[in-house]
Amino acid sequence: MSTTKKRNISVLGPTTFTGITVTEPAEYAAGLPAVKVALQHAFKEMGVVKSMHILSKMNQKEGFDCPGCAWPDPEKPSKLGEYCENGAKAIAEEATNKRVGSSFFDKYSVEELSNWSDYQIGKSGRLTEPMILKPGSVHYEPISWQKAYEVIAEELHKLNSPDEGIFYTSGRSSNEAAFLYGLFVRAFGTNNMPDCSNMCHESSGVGLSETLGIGKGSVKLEDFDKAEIVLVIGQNPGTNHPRMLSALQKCKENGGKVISINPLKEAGLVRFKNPQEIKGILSSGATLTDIHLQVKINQDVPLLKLIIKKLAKRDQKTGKVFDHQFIKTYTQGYAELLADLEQYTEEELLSLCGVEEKRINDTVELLANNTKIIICWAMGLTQHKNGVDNIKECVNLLLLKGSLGKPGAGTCPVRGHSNVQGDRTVGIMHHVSPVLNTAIENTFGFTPPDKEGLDTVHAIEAMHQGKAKVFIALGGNFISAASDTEYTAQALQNCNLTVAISTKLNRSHLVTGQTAIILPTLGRSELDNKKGKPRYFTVENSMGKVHQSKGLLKPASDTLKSEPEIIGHIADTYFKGNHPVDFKNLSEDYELIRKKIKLVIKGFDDIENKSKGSGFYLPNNVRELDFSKLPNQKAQFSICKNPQHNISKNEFLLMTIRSHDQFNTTIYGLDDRYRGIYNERRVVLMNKEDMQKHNLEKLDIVNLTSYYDNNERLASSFLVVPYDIPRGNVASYFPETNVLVPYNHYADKSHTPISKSIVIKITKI
Ligand SMILES: Nc1nc2c(c(=O)[nH]1)N[C@H]1C(S)=C(S)[C@@H](COP(=O)(O)OP(=O)(O)OC[C@H]3O[C@@H](n4cnc5c(=O)[nH]c(N)nc54)[C@H](O)[C@@H]3O)O[C@H]1N2
Ligand SMILES: Nc1nc2c(c(=O)[nH]1)N[C@H]1C(S)=C(S)[C@@H](COP(=O)(O)OP(=O)(O)OC[C@H]3O[C@@H](n4cnc5c(=O)[nH]c(N)nc54)[C@H](O)[C@@H]3O)O[C@H]1N2
Ligand SMILES: [Mo]
Repeated sequence: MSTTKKRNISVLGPTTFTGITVTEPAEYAAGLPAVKVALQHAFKEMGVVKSMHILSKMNQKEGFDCPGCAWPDPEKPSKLGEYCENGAKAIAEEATNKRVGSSFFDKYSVEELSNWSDYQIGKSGRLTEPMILKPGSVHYEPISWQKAYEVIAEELHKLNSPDEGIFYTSGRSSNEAAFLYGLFVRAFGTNNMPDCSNMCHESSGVGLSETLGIGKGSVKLEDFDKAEIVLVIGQNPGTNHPRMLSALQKCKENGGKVISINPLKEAGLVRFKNPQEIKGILSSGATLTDIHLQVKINQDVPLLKLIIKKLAKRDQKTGKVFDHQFIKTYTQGYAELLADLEQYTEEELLSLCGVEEKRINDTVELLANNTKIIICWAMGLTQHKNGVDNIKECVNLLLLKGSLGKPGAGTCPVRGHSNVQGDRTVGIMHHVSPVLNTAIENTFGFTPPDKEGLDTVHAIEAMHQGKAKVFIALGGNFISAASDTEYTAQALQNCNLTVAISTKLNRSHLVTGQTAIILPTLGRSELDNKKGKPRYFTVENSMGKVHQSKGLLKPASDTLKSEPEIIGHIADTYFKGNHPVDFKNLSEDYELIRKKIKLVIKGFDDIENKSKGSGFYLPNNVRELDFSKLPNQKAQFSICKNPQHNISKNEFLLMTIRSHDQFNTTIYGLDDRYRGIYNERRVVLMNKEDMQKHNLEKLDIVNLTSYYDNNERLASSFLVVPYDIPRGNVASYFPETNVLVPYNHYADKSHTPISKSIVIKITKI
């Protein structure tokens, strides 16, 4: 029996420092510095001419959709360009002139590359040809497309059951690619389709579905023009959704107010200089946040309860604070909600959330007197044990105020990846949907599996236990994005085969199964020609609008294939052409895929025409105030418990957040400009008084450890940075701190890892 030599891979990469500078946090977001930094990144990666050409086409009606976040495009794009600093960085990263081909892999072994930082790995450039890492080998070598498909098909055939395969999706794939992938995985025979959403907005999906009957938000972009109040909770739009600041600015210009709820006073929420307007660049900018509630990490439920309690008290007197007509007509559970609030005192809620009472009273005053309220949120609410309840408590507030299904009001979960919502709509999910399965069966003539599949955390566990042996990823960087890095590495390394369909090199190409394959694919900025004719695909933005996206750049290499081509060919090779679904034809012909999407997924009729220009909205029952699918055909109030944390005196609650210079695991640069941290990522942001109490000084070097279920996890070498953050709370960047997140601790019901509330100890070294 032959045993293959184990590769000596550094799972975590280097823990060395890069040369920190700390300044005061920025006083405003965007403005000229944003334009300057955007262009610097673009010019460095793409050169001047290509940069100017491509940036002018981003998010325009005939151009391509930004590969960054999922914030929608306005009807009238700005003449100065409809992109933001971080969109420019995203495109620079994809359209870089640097290349990773076979000579690169000849030169560097995977062992050597694994000692590079994620930043260095990502900056290597675009992948240009299919590569294979054979068992025992430490160098990738070229492989033909056909041979690669055959190796994959062979490994899939070897599995004892289709449930030994895991098919991950990140959120950048088009609707067409995702639909075809979902079809293949179901035809293969499993629902093991974990996706990045499991680590992201899954708590929103669950919370919203259970209360309002749809896992998506209800607002449209124009609602921001009409809103009287926008609450931004657990979200950092200045960095992660910069174009949202223009929407907030418009809301303010029309007399609206912005309230932010966040342990940090994020620069983007304080003041904004709109780089898409000359006056924005030249003036001192617009104040965005009217009231900032500096909540303690994961104490949003107590804070919202306190706000609701105070509103209820006022309503008892006047009967005019809540929308009683709305509550009576559309909701269920109002009396129970009010009765439940009785068990809490205002004092205990106030002490739990840690917010100054005057600010809460000001917030209550605003909420009492207005009805057009939008609540926006992101990872600050979803990535906690009670992530689903966080969302439900927000829905409670909106239902009480009747702030749904009318202009200027509603739910706004702000999505992450640019097509994460679309991927779900067209069938990427581990849950079984009988409606979808019936539609697939009627359209394609095969019966999809009806056994629940594995989500991200359970897929990791299955691979770790040897119950799953082939891992295929449509995009993303699983090892760095997932929790518990060392455990997840072991899980991936237990696999016989790991396959990555990717644009750029990342750590997941180095922490692999015995055999690993890289299949390089087109980015969305690139021309996707078939027989000399450019093809387009469709995406869905954060507000449920579907539109076209068409690349225009010369592809990074002639060898690249589009995602649908790769998926279709894997499927065709696996089935040897012997399946009711004509994968071969579908892989070549996106029009044909769209015809099938129309038959299977509701709301896509006439997609070819309607997706032109700014696109079309998918059906949304909340906009219509149709709650017919919910118990008693009513929207549901929920009773949420306060979160429970056992934190001893020498422990802290850690939130793992994004710097201003990264897109998830893609590290654009080493600066977090708005927070005043330059040239370093290994930092931990701490309250000054906590530092004093623990005898820590600025830039002391510390280790971070978490301790769950008798397992100690260590993230070594971080620099202490004093910061305006609540006592007992600390913040640090992901993915460096993912090693601390226990894989088996996640949100109830949604299974989203607890990446924003990890109990840790901090030790000086
Ligand atoms: N440039 C850029 N754009 C991105 C991304 C990126 O990495 N870079 N990522 C994309 C993706 S996939 C996503 S999901 C989104 C992520 O967008 P965000 O959710 O904005 O990203 P995070 O950095 O995780 O920020 C979470 C915010 O929540 C706050 N927070 C943390 N814990 C709590 C809490 O308990 N309560 C409250 N109220 N606030 C809390 C943090 O202080 C921080 O401001 O952005 C998308 N857009
Ligand atoms: N501790 C902690 N962990 C987190 C989070 C957190 O806040 N804290 N956030 C979580 C969230 S919200 C998310 S969404 C996940 C992100 O998880 P992922 O989506 O898995 O990670 P990304 O870093 O976005 O993936 C980047 C890689 O995608 C590939 N790629 C880029 N564009 C394309 C494309 O067009 N096609 C294909 N095929 N590949 C492409 C490139 O190779 C790139 O290296 O991470 C989660 N992990
Ligand atoms: Mo995300």
